[in-house]
Amino acid sequence: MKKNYILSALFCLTIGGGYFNSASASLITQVNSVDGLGDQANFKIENFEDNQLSAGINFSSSTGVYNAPADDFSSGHTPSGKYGLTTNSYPDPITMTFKNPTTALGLFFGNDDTCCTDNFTAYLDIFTNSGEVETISVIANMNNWADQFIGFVSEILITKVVFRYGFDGTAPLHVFIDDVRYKATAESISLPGTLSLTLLAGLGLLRRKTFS
Ligand SMILES: [Ca+2]
Ligand SMILES: [Ca+2]
Repeated sequence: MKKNYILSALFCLTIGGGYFNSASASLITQVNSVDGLGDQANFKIENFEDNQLSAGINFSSSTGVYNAPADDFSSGHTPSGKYGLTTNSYPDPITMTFKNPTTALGLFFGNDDTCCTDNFTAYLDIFTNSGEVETISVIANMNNWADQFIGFVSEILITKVVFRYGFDGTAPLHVFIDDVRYKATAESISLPGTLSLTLLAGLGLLRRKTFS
C-alpha cells in the first residue's frame, strides 16, 4: 500500500508540473530588491569583476558582450567593484540562458546617462521552454549610476531572460548590468511533465510486473 500511495503522490505532482508548464504569466512576480528574491543561500551571483564567469549562466548579445569599466559606464557607481557587463553596440539587448532552469533572477542596471536621452524604461523579457511568458520593467532614474534593481520570482521554470533598454530597444545607450543573481534550481525538477509521466508510467508497469 505504501508504494501505491507514493506512486499516486508522484502522479499528482507530475500533473501539477504539467499545469505549471502551461500556466499564465501571473505566476511571475516582479520584485524590487535583492531581499524580494528570497533567501540568498540558494542564489549564485555574477559580479563581472573578472573573466571567470559563473558556470550556470551564459551571457550573449548580437554584437558580443564584455566586462566594462564602471568609470566609463556608470560614473564609477556599481553594486560591486569596478566592472559590469555591456555590449559592443547599441541598441543591443543582453540575453541570459541557464545551465539549469531558474525560478528567480535579479540584476542592477545603469548607464542611464542624460548624454543621449531624457528618459527610458528598462525591460526584462522572461521565457520558458514554450516561449515568452512575461515582460517586467523599471523606469530609469537617469543619474548615470548602476543603482536600480529589476528582478522576479517565478512558480514556473525559466530558461532565458533578455534585458534591454527602451520600449523598442532604441534608447541610444549601451546596456550596462551588474550583480546578476539567479536561483540555483535542482536539475531533477526541470524534467518536462510529459517525460516525467513517461517515467512514472514505466515505474507503474515495472511494479505490476514485479508484484504479479
Ligand atoms: Ca561588478
Ligand atoms: Ca541609475
